[in-house]
Amino acid sequence: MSGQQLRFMESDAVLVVDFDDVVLADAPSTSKRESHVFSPDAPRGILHRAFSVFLFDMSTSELLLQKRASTKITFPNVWTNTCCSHPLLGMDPPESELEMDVSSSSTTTTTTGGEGNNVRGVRNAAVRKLRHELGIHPSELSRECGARFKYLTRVHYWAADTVTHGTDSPWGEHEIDYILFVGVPDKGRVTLDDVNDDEVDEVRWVDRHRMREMFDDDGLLFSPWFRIIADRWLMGGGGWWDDLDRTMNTNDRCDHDTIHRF
Ligand code: DMA
Ligand code: MN
Repeated sequence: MSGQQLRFMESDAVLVVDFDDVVLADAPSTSKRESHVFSPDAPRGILHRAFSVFLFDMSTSELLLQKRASTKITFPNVWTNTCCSHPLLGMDPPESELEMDVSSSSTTTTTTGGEGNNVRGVRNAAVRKLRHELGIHPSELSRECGARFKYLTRVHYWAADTVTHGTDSPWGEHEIDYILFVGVPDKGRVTLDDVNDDEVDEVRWVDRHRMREMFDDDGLLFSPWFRIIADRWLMGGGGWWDDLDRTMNTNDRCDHDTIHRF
């Protein structure tokens, strides 16, 4: 693990939420370390808010994967979706990653081409981390450059990091994870020549066929949250990747009413 990753364990103020994803009024945040340690007192750590970005090349329907760096403290060396992290308190402005503008009904927001629910805080955090981890400049994710964001739904899951730390792992995840699809017109529009090697070991654009081959390869490891989302919505039913244009251009798949629990 690296010094920078250890510092983030203390400095990142993740948002503590209840089972309904409401930020706790009396204790809205805690350190990344405290929330991610699985101990006898807190066997599933502390439930917090997270996001998972899936970045697609809309011309080829390819998805950008990353292999987490060996220096990551939680879940190193595993393949996963484009970028994952947490909205934080104390950014600039301090509550910018808390902002929400969501409608409680997914059906009334079904308009072709609409943006759907705008989870601004999560989106701000996603733009921050896509730059930090992958070196993608925010301008490359702007509407002017043809990029689109689509918040789909929330997943509540917990997982001990047994992949790399064994069954006595002190680390794990317990999150309500916002799934965010991002589409760019073609992959040439995102620059990946400044990937942060303290975060990411490797990046790879894959189509669904290549993704299936990777899942079938016993030699590769995957993050638990990526497996959950892939099994439920990407590779299995749901058609989110199969019919990417519909996923990105309608609100048919957007659902802020349900927190899917695994
Ligand atoms: C945490 O990701 C979020 C999810 C959905 C697992 P992470 O460990 O990559 O966070 P960070 O990049 O902030 O260390
Ligand atoms: Mn987490």
